[in-house]
Amino acid sequence: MRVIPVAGRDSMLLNLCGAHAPFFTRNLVLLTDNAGHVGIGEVPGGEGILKALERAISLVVGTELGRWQRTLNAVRAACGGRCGAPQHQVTNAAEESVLRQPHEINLRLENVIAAVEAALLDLFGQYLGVPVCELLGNGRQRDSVPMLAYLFYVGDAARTDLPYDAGTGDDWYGLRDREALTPQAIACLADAAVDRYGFRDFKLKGGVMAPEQEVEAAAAIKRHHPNGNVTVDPNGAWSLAQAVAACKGQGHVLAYAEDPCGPEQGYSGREIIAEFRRATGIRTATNMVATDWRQMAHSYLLGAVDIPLADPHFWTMQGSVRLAQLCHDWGLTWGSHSNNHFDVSLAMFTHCAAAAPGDITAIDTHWIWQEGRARLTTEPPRIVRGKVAVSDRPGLGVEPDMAEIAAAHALYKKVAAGARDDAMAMRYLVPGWTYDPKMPSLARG
Ligand code: GKR
Ligand code: MG
Repeated sequence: MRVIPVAGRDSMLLNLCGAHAPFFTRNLVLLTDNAGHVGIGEVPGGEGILKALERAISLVVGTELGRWQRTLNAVRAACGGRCGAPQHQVTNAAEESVLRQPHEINLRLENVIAAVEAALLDLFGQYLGVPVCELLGNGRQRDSVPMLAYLFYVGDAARTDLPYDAGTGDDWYGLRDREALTPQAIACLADAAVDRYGFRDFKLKGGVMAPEQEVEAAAAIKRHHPNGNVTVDPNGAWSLAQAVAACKGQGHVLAYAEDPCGPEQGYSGREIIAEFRRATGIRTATNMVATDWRQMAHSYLLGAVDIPLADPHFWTMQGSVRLAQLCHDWGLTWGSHSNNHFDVSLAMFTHCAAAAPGDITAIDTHWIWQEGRARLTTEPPRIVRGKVAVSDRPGLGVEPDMAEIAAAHALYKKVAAGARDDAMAMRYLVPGWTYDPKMPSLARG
């Protein structure tokens, strides 16, 4: 078992927490079995997850593939039952440090399980000669998986001395590195993403401008793509009053609203989102308030969330599909959250979505911001007509490209310290800028 931290390049994407720095990190797990097959998994970066994965090595090496669940149970037990535990129960200092970042609420010890689980499933699928989706839930449910165009406001990287790529040309590869702050610029990004990937679903990352401006940008996307589904996600930045004012009567623009508001005045995020849903009649999605089984139960009882975004990186692959089955039986819609990721994660999302029964929502992916400038597999899954075809190849269906992985690891060694420090990059645009979970990052005052 090898644990390899890697880094990739990013655009200056704005969000509630500031601006993405030029680099992001991920952790890879590679498992080699005694037939020589290699299984791979990818999860968020960071020291805490890296160290926890390194500690898991002795629990994985030498185990039998057929008893993969037992191996995962051993890793889970070694986390001392702390996988998914509230922060105050996490005792290891390195792990605490990753959990402290305010915008990274989905970093947790399930990431450790998910990395090992993905690599074991990849190996087991290769051993049996079947794709991973056949090993999840009730097996493969669809032949292709819809993905959404995950759009961001983009900062002017020329105002920094940071090593962002410079965008040239007016296609997606050029526009993704150039400033986009207006509804018109966001609609052009949507057009370019459609030209390259054929999307029918769109998500705008909000928490940057005032709520009405962000809904106006969503409306601009909708005008350009009248048959598309559009959503906006301010990561809970809006108050209930602001969210209702911005979204009420906008059902013709917004297919649903993702984390439009969050906890306030002594009420939980789930309670407030339930009130938003009743007040506006707009469906809601979340990766912030229904992120584990206990939160999911409260969320369901309150009628807060229609679309839980069950990202396998923090639900685990089996957990994500289990939630998809529950959504199908309970009349909810399954989807998945994403964060910066490489192509191994794209394969992981695809297999979970392939095993999700019934109607699902187009799933989030940050891959369009990396596609064409980095890859860790020889032939990354491709987004065509807004979908990724489910591979028939055994396992995850991707082959690690060891030369590319080595290059991404070398980049990690150079840049890991400053990677994904959103406040640092934002201070180039707004000197002295600090994070406030209830204030848009750019349009303040
Ligand atoms: O990449 O800036 C970002 C997103 O804001 C990410 O950090 C979120 O975790 O995509 C995520 C979301 O849907 O909230
Ligand atoms: Mg979200």
